[in-house]
Amino acid sequence: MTTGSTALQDSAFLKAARGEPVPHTPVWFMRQAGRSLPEYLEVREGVAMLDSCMNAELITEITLQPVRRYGVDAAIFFSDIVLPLKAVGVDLDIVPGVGPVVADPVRTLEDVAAIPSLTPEQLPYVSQAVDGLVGELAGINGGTPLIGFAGAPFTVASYLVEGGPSKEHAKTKALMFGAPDVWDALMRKIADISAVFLETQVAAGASAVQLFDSWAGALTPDDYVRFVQPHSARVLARIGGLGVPRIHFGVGTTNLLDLMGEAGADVVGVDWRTPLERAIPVVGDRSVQGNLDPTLVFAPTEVMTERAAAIIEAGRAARGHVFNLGHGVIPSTDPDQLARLTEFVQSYPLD
Ligand code: 1CP
Repeated sequence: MTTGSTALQDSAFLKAARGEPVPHTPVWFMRQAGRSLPEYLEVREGVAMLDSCMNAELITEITLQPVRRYGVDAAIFFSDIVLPLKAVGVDLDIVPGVGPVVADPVRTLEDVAAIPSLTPEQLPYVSQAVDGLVGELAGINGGTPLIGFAGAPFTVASYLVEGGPSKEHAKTKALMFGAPDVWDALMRKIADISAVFLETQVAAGASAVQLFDSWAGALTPDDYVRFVQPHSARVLARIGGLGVPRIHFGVGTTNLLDLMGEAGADVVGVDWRTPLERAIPVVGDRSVQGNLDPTLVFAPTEVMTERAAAIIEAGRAARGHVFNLGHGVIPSTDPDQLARLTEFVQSYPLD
């Protein structure tokens, strides 16, 4: 089963994700909405981050902003990986300049049991925004696909266990190594919540999904396989039946790319540290997404485009290639430079 109109299914983004020939290398940027855009700062003025994620009108406007400005090949739904936790009643906030902060960090089986399951009915603003966005995006550049997303269980668990952003994920890994029963229960609970969040977006018309396991690079391959991969695989398997491509991305995952693919991805997101030449043979019969160093947009335009050209050339050896940065857009990025990058990638000749 596939969803969406023929024009949408024929878009460069969905073709590359499926491994079909493309007229140009499709491009979008992780965190293309958000603080790098003056129009984003304007509509967010006086509105808390999570409030904006629970308001269909704001979600719609913010999701469309980078599409209007750059003409990127895909939109990404404006939300956050912790929004579904908020929706089920976990006491958390996204603190400006910090990130997600959880009031009562999860440490015990009782803590896990206290987290309710998620139902699509708890996300009315998500379904409503996706539905409206799909209608609007159909008329932009001949049909622009919408990417839905969720946080993968490990990355979401890190916020729940640490209580906030963390570099080492020490408490999270201590729980994983020291209390495998609590860990397993927590990962199952989050996997279910992330799957429902994704299913809700796809049911309302999202054409692809990205599972963000941003912090999976903190794990060895063995620990990833034992403690994390089965849970991410369960999320991806549930989406597999819906007929939309699944992108799986993490940072610092050079040693995990094969395993993240095997978890059930159609497209493996590659961060900027791993050359595509090394990533492509490892991911097998899957497409790749990436992977310009996000700081290269601060370099002179010719330096940035020279590096982008090398990535496009390397991507030709893959089953399919979606151009992106190797992680999110840095807030101080000059939007004009991203506009030049978009134009460069879309007009780069592939013949
Ligand atoms: O007030 C603000 O503007 C806060 C900044 C912000 C924004 C714009 C946060 C707080 N989240 C978001 C939106 C967001 N989050 C999107 C929007 C769509 C787009 O890509 O354009 C997406 C996809 C996310 C996903 C997300 N949130 C991830 C995974 C992606 C990644 O960057 O690795 C993670 C790890 C988060 C947690 C989070 N939310 C916000 C911050 C500052 C953080 C990171 C904190 C940390 O360092 O741990």
